[in-house]
Amino acid sequence: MTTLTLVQGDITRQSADAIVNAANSSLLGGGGVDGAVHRRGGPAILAECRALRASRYGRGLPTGQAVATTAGELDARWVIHTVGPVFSADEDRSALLASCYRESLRVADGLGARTVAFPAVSTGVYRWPLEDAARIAVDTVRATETEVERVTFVLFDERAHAAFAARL
Ligand code: AR6
Repeated sequence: MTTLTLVQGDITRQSADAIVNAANSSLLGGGGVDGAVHRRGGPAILAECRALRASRYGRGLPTGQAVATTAGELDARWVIHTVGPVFSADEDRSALLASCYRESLRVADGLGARTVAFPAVSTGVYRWPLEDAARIAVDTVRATETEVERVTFVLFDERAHAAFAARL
């Protein structure tokens, strides 16, 4: 049984076994959550991301998939990087967004993580509408069989928090 909780704040200030990063395929950093994770987590995370690019993901981490690295100086054991889809009004990419949550939990299970913090994947630079993203995030985590005991959604601002609260 997984407990779902909500927090408003900065995900890089959370304490959890694993913190999920809203990354991009390059795994080499960016803005938003990704920028904050690498800034606060320090260079060890990027070093592992580069190694993953060189070994397993020469073409980048595909959208909807997830992979773990050290959490560097963050208050966590691992960062799980997942690549959300860019929102499209013409094409339904919901399955890919759901996959981010499912695959991140699968990776968390492989690591033995019991507490996982998620940001609202794809709702920033990738422009996914908040209410719809909240529905996909909450419903997917609820429907996923996992050993993770607590999932915390960490929402940066009041609007995102309200959208997730409404869905929960
Ligand atoms: N803690 C929690 N939530 C945050 C934080 C934070 N420190 N910073 C932003 N948010 P985004 P995406 C919220 O853009 O849409 C990057 O450049 C933000 O308000 O981080 O999946 C990557 O490298 C929004 O609600 O991720 C990719 O290129 C949510 O987190 C691209 O952005 C996600 O916003 C990924 O875009």
